[in-house]
Amino acid sequence: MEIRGAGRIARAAAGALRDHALGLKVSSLEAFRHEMERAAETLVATRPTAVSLPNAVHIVMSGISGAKSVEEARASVVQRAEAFIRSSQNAVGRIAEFGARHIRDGDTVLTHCNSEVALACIIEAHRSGKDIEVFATEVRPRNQGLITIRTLNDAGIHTNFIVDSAVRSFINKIDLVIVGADAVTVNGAVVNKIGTSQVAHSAHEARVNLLVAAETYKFAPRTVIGELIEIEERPPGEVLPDEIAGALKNVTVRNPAFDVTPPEYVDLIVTEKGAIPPQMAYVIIREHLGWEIEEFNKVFAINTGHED
Ligand code: RUB
Repeated sequence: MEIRGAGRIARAAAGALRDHALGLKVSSLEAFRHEMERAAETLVATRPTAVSLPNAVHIVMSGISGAKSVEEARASVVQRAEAFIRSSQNAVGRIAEFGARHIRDGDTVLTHCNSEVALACIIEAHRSGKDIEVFATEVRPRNQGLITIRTLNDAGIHTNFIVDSAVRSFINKIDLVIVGADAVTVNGAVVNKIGTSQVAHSAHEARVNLLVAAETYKFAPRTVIGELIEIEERPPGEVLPDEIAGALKNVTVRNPAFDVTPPEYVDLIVTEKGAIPPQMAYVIIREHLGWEIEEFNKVFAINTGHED
């Protein structure tokens, strides 16, 4: 939780692989591959929900198998990691531009959690001279909303800070909801911070559009073969101190960190390749993420033990 937000997590993982590759003192290519794979597995296990993490690791590691020497493999990791970090930063800028076009002068925008790319859209709209107001939620239990309101405050945007349960009370004042994503599945469902689906439900009921800002590497290739996104469940002590919960023998505290918003509640997903309806998520996975159908088949064969 020191690095928050799916984009920053992905860039941090790419940077960690690069640094690990640069520091590895091994003589054989086999040892290099083994050490890098171990590092990749450790990184991927840190946060199970943000698909940006395995996607970034996959992109950075994918040159190793074809390398003919340790130096070639090392150079490939460094080059791919740096290219990923650069393209990820560029993607945020592109999405900000595209997303800002959907915010009109005079709009009131609601956002949930702390999404770098959702905030980039809002800040870009403000920067381009539109008069906007924001409602930002608190985001229990880790209070990511505090980071959001500091960022908006520093950008000079008038912001209302509300508790998560106040969303429905204010939804009729909202013109547009903008959130980020930890994962987008092949059917266009959006996995994001817990509470996003309640926000989306309120918006849907009130006929308020919901826009998701998500780089293409947040789309989840393995959902094509029916794999589900694992929802991270965090320690109960984040919700209720252990000394209070411990005294309540009949109470279990649950703390899922993310939830799933169905595609019916999502109006538009803005990626660096352009804005798409959620139903087009498959196209992003197939055409922009570089996962071939053979790779799905390979994964499928491993998962089931069947070769065809
Ligand atoms: C952060 C969160 C963000 C997405 C997108 O959760 O849910 O909305 O990760 O963020 P956490 P970004 O604080 O648990 O990591 O747009 O910055 O990638």
